Amino acid sequence: MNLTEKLISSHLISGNMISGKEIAIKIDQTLTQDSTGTMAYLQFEAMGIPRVKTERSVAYIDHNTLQTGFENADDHKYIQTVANKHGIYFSKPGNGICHQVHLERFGKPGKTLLGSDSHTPTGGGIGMLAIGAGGLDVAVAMGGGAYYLAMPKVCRVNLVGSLQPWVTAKDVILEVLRLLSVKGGIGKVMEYSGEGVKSLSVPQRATITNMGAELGATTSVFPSDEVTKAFLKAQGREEDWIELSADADATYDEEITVDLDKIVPLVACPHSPDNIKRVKEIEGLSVDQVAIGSCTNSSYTDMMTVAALLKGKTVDPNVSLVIAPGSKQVMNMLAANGGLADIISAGARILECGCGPCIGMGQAPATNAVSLRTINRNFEGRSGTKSAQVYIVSPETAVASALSGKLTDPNSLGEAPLISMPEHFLVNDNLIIPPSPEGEMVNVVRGPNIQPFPKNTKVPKDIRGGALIKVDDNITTDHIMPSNAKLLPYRSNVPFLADYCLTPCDPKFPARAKAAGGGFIVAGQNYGQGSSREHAALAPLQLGVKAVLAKSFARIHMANLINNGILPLVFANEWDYDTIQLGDEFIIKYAADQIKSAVDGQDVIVTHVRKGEEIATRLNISARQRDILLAGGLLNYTKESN
Ligand code: MIC
Ligand code: SF4
Repeated sequence: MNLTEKLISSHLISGNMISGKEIAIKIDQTLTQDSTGTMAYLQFEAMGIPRVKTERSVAYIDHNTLQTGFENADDHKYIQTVANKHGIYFSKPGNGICHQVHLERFGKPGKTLLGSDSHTPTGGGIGMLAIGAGGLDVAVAMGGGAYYLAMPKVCRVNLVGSLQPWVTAKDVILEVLRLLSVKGGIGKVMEYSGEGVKSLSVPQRATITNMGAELGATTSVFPSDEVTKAFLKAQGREEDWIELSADADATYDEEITVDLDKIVPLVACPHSPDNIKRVKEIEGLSVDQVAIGSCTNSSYTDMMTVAALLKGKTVDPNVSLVIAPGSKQVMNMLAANGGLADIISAGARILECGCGPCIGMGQAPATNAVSLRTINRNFEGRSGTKSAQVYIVSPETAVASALSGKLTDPNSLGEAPLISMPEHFLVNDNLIIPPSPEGEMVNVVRGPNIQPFPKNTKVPKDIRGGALIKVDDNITTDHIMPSNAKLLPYRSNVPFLADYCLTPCDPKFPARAKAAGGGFIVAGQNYGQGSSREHAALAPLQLGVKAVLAKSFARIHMANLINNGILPLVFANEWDYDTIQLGDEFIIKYAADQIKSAVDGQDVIVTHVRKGEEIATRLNISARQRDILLAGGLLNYTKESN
């Protein structure tokens, strides 16, 4: 077996490991963060289960820590109290980004982790099967329910050679994105192996698995070896280590080879993580802002490299350099060993340990500004400034450019610093609060920002509605439900958020949807790529959206639509997309019967009223998903089945 098959088979609850077929796996650990967590816990509460049934569940506060108004602090209070009541560890604001902290303090090779954040695959860096999902799926897993997914194909990424100086893990994953694109990982697990693996540290591996999300992959995974053992030992957790790798005669569905020796510093240009160029190709581009951090590049070794490169130098007068270390552990160690002083002396601005600029929480660039970031997503407008040009680079390229004021290949800095992994990380978990052993005594505190979330109803006889919007390929969840400093405080207030749904594509969409009493969304390929935010399904539900007609869907978003009872219909013939105009009326006659027979491969017929024609569509769903859709969503389905 390959490593992915080993991890899945040791957790398999139902189904056969045949790619594309639905399987159910047991979940050992869960994580949530504040911007998806409120909804996940409201849903968990609605299930009426007193205490989580996982081995470890952790609630992190990392996305919105600005507290510009009471809303945000209310969310934190709600999550802290609900976690305390139901047996969930609580990582306080300031303790760091969920993926970084989870890797440091909780992740275990061989375990499954389900997280309400698309970058949960970071845990694949230490040999976990770590998957991102919508909040409701995570709530079900916390309650001891299985996680259902289509058995992925396994793509072996054979790493040969070793990295040249100044070339980093970030460049490796940018190279994979160049080769495969943002759709290249859909339906697959990217399994890294080959002689190149041993030369990569755990933080480097985690950078690579983290950005597997940008390939659309179900997850990515590295073996657990001596390097993993040394990392866990340095975290004081050697007992959590087990050895894991693929069998020597393992087979794979696909294979690519990446020659580490040949990779050079790369950059993802606006506005997609797969828009890759060599740094050298566009070197000299004038830079306004540099942001270093985010869950993909905020480890201790990343930050120490940054400190070493900044030592004794000064940031260019026209550049604002902002740095957010990934966790309190990282920040604490930098403070203790002088690295932080080198960073501050050079003129960098230090931010709290959290997501910060990555999700548009502050540090929005100036109009038309060029911003270099070590983040994983450079979707248009995500930085908080629509006209900003965001480029994704490694920390090394980021520092070289912050010093020169221009995009700069780090090779120009001379000899690369050698930063070794510490033998002991500074372990101090005083910002992690264990849950109360007597949960029944704990009161959950709910501020006025915690509003009820919309719930769907059973499928009606006929589904009718107009085309409320028609969008292109690769629409991200940042388009569907934008996140920025203004909107993030309202993640527990779906009625408020709905007024911003799809507004980056068409500002009139929410008003049109409300006036029409709901309808259909028409979309191209890979609809809903990016974040796991369930709000990208809840806000359309609030506006009465009944179905999305698309050429194809991204995995997590499609699951979120189904969980909320919205039909994800795929055009059987892509040219039908071209025949649709805004406002066209559709009818799905005998909807429930059609949904039932879709599981057996029958087309769902959508009548295109203006053209008097029938559009054939497919519902690529399992029998369980059929029942969820018929019930009007997972919560109704769960209630019906109990
Ligand atoms: C992201 O990077 O887009 C986020 C913000 O972390 C999201 C979660 C969210 O929308 O709250 C993700 O990746 O799932
Ligand atoms: Fe936070 Fe950015 Fe990572 Fe999402 S991608 S978890 S916003 S740091």
